[in-house]
Amino acid sequence: MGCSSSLPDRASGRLSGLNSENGSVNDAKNLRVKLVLLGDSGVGKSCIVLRFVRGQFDPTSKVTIGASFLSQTIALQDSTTVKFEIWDTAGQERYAALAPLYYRGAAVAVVVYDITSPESFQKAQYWVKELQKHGSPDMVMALVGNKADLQENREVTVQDGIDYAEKNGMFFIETSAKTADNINQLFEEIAKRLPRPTPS
Ligand SMILES: Nc1nc2c(ncn2[C@@H]2O[C@H](COP(=O)(O)OP(=O)(O)OP(=O)(O)O)[C@@H](O)[C@H]2O)c(=O)[nH]1
Ligand SMILES: [Mg+2]
Repeated sequence: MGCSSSLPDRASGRLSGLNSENGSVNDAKNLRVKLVLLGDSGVGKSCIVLRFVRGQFDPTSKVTIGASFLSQTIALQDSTTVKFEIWDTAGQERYAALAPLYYRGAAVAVVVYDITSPESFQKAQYWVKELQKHGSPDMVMALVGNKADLQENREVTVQDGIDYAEKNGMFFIETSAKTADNINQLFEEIAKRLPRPTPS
């Protein structure tokens, strides 16, 4: 069971009128970035994306097959807009070999684990190492502990997440796709950390 995020690209543009029609805008005020989500199956990657793009949580939809694509544009306080082109990868082991297709050339990687699952935290560390070896060197990386609403089942401490992220130069946040806690903040914090093109 999972949150299907196989939504058409027209799901983008929550802030209508902000997207470039040809998608080529990438000046200092209008950024367009490729973002990839990685992590074990079932940690909630698709639910995070669905929450961010549609404001919904759908526990009845399916696990991701291969990968799915969505986009969403946000406006920052300084009136910069950031269009996220999001590749939501499939966490099942059989799709692991496809991951480089999606993280190659990505400006941002969001590595997700489930705070109730130490195995998923181990898997997140595997993905971080893979990205360090094969991703773009200037990639913005976020470590996300999802399902923060399940405090009573927590098996990965907040400090474990903070420590690992700090050691690896990553931004860290705990989220809940179910309650929407910290979902928008995750993407806003990523947007703030993006390198800005220098004005010509
Ligand atoms: N309690 C709780 N459950 C969640 C949360 N996010 C996702 N889930 C549940 O976890 C299950 C898996 O979520 P998905 O988003 O499909 O997981 P995924 O990481 O995309 O999995 P793959 O597509 O197989 O890689 C769903 O059935 C949700 O019900 C959350 O924040 N809190
Ligand atoms: Mg999925």
